[in-house]
Amino acid sequence: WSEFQNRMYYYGTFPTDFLWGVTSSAYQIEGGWNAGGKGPSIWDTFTHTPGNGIPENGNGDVACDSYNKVDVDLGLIKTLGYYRFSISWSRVLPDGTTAHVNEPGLKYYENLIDKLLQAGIEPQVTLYHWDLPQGLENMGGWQNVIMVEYFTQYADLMFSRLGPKVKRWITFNEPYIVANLGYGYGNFAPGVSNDPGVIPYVVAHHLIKSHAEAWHLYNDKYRAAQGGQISITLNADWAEPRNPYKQEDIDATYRYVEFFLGWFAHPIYIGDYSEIMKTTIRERSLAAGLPKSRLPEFTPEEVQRINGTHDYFGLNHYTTKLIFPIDYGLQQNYDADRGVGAVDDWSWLDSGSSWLKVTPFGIRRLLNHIKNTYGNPQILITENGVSEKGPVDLNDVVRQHYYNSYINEVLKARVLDGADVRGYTAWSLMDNFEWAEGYSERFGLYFVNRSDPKLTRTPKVSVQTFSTIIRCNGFVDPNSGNECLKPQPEGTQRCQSNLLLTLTGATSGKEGPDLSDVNVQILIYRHK
Ligand code: GBH
Repeated sequence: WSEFQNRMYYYGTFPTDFLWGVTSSAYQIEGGWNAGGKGPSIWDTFTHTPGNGIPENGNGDVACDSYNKVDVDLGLIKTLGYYRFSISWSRVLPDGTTAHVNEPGLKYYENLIDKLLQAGIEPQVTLYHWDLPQGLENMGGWQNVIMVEYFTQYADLMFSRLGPKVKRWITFNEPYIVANLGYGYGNFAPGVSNDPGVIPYVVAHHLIKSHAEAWHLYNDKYRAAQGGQISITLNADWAEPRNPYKQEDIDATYRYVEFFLGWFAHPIYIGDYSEIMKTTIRERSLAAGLPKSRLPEFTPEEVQRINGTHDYFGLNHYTTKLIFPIDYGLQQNYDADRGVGAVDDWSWLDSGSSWLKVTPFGIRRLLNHIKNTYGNPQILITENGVSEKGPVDLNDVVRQHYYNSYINEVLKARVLDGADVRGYTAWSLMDNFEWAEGYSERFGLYFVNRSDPKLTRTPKVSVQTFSTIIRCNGFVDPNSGNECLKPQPEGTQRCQSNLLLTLTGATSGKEGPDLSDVNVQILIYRHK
């Protein structure tokens, strides 16, 4: 570690109650696709349909077999903070409706949560990470407004059964991907692509309503007793004008960001769709001879009901694009409405995914954009990470660099810019089913050996990188000799817990410091 390398980083620490964690999602790791009474999801159907183009016909039938490896996985998470995972809806409700609750499926999550808590790991639960029960897709899936009711009933069951032990909920992971890739381009399940000018907007509309209803349900019925937090996780690339001196490129960049993050963030954090989406889609619809806009409208009551349904801003972020305008003529679809092209800079480092370049500066700018646009919300980064492809090298230099440089930019956003970032979650705990890319792109901190029937997990070097950042709670000068820089002995774990001590001081009657509502944070090193 040279002086020169030292100077590449900003040294400083996050607030002491900063949350660190790792994440996964049900379909990508669980396997057990038809085990213990689970019903099929749209991803089961999609991966079992020939011709979907997934490398080596990959699917989530077995995935990382986490359905059977709870104890193994627990061992991996120990030095990595809290654990964000998602519930497979059709594991607990096989046809998606509460007509039949699959108790063994619920038991799996209850057991996982109990064991996490016993190990001092906070569970963070996503209700929907893309695996809609096939039974509900048969009714039109997210195209059908009735999903709002089904989703709310499912959420109600999860809050009542798991809520006493889960303090952080996420309704939807990346509604943008569901709407656009699932129901627009069709390269993700359920593979709908027959009306890309209309359906993605309808789907997004229903996802936003479903989120809002689940938030209200929690707020009205569970918050007082359970005291947790609930929000939505939105994904966004950062974007810069391809030519920063060109007004057209600047305008196109604004459209890109508003059509991406703003599509969902504007209704939830500001109220209603943004003016630019409403105007552009209406004008382009009318120009093509349609009687009205393809973008559905919220009634004023709906605008009210949706606005403010958040306890924090959940953010998934990976990369940055350079943007310029493209005129799509009268084509009627999301891309044509947005009217932009995106390129990468040749100097940006590659990853194992064509869409993902290593661009650490972007996360700081995006966090500032969120701070300035959406009223300085608390931000929880719920995913950030990088992939590799091809031969396995446990010394994953790209990932080590990625985490160091991205988290360092998050630190600057927090400390220097005052963005209210409260936590950071690494995608992903281990190599897993990367959707349409199958197992060819690996995002894991742990390598999963797929040619070994035991699916052995082995730490990549970045496990050290990330756990060191967690132990130091940021970046400390390597020359300082700080203890946190030293790898901890096997079996050592930093636990975080918050204790609320309410000391009324009313008994003694003497004058003294006011100790009411003292918030004490205890850092414990646990030795097994
Ligand atoms: C997240 O999506 C997901 O939440 C997670 O499940 C996933 O494993 C992780 O990121 C890594 O991808 O090749 O042009 O069709 C991030 C959004 C969705 C961005 C898929 C890239 C493919 C683009 N990603 N998308 S393309």
